[in-house]
Amino acid sequence: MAQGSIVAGCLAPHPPHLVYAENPEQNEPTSEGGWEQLRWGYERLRKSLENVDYDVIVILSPHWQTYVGTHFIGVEKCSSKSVDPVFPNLFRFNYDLEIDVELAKAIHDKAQAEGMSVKMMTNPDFRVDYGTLVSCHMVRPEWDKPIVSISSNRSLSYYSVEVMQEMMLELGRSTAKAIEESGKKCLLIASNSLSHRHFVTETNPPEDMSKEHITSHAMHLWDMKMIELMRAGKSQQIIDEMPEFCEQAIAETDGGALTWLLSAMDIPEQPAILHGYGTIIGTGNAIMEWPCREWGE
Ligand code: 2X7
Ligand code: FE2
Repeated sequence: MAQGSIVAGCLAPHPPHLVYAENPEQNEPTSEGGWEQLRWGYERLRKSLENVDYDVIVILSPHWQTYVGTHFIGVEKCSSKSVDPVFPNLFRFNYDLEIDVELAKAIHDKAQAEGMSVKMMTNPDFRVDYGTLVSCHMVRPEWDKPIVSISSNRSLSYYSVEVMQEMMLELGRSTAKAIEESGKKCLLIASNSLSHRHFVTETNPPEDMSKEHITSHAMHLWDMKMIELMRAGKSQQIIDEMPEFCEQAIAETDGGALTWLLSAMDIPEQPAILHGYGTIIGTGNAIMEWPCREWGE
């Protein structure tokens, strides 16, 4: 069997506003559009992946929060309605998706062998979190690939960013090893915003773009710095500066997704492609792609 591989790593943010603005048939609320800069960014990412052959999407979302270890969905079919608890006016999304339980279990087993606390989630009524659904929908709206869904272990809440990073670095290595042995071609997604300071009131209508901007200059500077580091292939520096970034920009990287992704790609020195940047209710969001398939051995 040929070795499995990561065809691309993506930073793919998940504010429900993006799905709301797209008006797909699965979502109940309808809109007049909005957040086009980001939606055009997703369009560019989809174009870049158009002719890339892959078997499965592996995604880590900060909105499936687990406090004892990292969990993996272990149910083959998930079908229900997901309602965003903060934005039920924007996101009531009917989904019907397939999980690659075999690959999920392989990653679980590798991580367990390395001493991590992990669990297969086997509740058939489990509701898939909106972070996973939004990022997957924006990257691959056809919903024709199985996914591996990984929870965000909130080690940051119990310990510190440093502990979270150590755990996510190991989870990334275990993910890469399991993928290699699986023989599968995988698209990896870190589902998170960058700076994450929200406005506390919503405009009417929510898609009124005359009111959309970053919450502060400091948040803008942090977002630009992180994007420049990603574009320059300075992944190790991102890991090193993650504690300050999480603390000062209230960054959604605190869920570990970006650290996990960089580690799975072996802390790449190759540049990431910026497909788009924009703000959503004041938070900073970048759509980035690491085209690993082009890097060779
Ligand atoms: O989950 C989110 C987010 N990360 C950023 C902005 C708005 C809503 O939801
Ligand atoms: Fe979020």
